[in-house]
This record gives sequence, C-alpha cells and structure tokens, in this order.
Amino acid sequence: MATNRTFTMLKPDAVEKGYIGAILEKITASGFKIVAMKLTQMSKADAETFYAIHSERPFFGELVEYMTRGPIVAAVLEKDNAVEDFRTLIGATNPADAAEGTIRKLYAASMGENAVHGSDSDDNAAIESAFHFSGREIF
Ligand code: IDP
Ligand code: MG
Repeated sequence: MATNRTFTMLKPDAVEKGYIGAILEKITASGFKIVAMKLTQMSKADAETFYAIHSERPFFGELVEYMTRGPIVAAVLEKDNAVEDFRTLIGATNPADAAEGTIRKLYAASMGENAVHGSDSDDNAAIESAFHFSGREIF
C-alpha cells in the first residue's frame, strides 16, 4: 500500500440517514480518488478486531454495537498526503469540536455516532484496507 492512500468507512448512522451520496461527493470534490469501495456489514468479531486498540475503553461495547447495527460503505482513497488530508476533511472525533465544513460537522450526530472513519497513519491505512478488501478489489 503506497503512502498516498487512506481507508475510510461511512458508518451505519451515515448510511441510515441517506448521506452516502453527499459524503462521497464531498470526498471526491476534495481531491480524493476512490480506488476501492463496497457496501458491507461488519460482524461483531469484525468490529472487535478492527477496533481492538480500544478494547479496554469504557465505550468499546457501545462502539461494537453501533458499528455492527447496519451496513457501512468501506473505501480506499488516493490523494497526495491522503491520511493527514482526510483526517482534516473529516474533522474532530467529537462533531461538537469539528471545524466548520468538515464531514463530521456536517453529518455527525455525536462523539459515538460520528458518521465516518479515517485511518490515523499510513500503517493503519494499509492494515485497515487489507481487513476489508482483497488485492483484486483495490485498483
Ligand atoms: P477517530 O475515529 O477520530 O480516530 P478514536 O479515538 O480512534 O477516534 O475512536 C474510534 C471511534 O470510537 C470514534 O470514531 C467513535 O465512533 C468512537 N468513540 C470514541 N470516543 C468515544 C466516546 O467517548 N464515546 C463513545 N464513542 C466513542
Ligand atoms: Mg482512530
């Protein structure tokens, strides 16, 4: 995985509210190219593995419940400086703290239900992309 790629999920709340099109439009209008994408649903085991780093946090059960309750859109995105630029585009974890115009400011309801995921490092972008996609699904 090249360092100009990041991984995202449009989380169950965003899909439930019909925000897929609007969020993808914002992502592509911000210069990201979609190189892999699918509608899928995480199992409990998937979410526990994906978010294993948070397993000791008090919100872990709530996080797993939320992320498995309905379909998500998983995607790999390409752009120069993808990881950092995408974190800027999505905004702070808590939408109340997110900058104006960011995806979380526009589409997230709360700290728990915050509409979108973005990888926090190049290494995690590669790990998370490989978690959701096989090599032949990434272009
Ligand atoms: P990030 O998604 O901005 O990287 P992390 O701290 O890695 O934020 O947390 C992962 C996810 O866990 C968040 O996006 C959010 O859905 C959930 N989360 C984080 N902190 C809390 C909390 O205090 N209460 C409930 N859910 C939380
Ligand atoms: Mg994180």
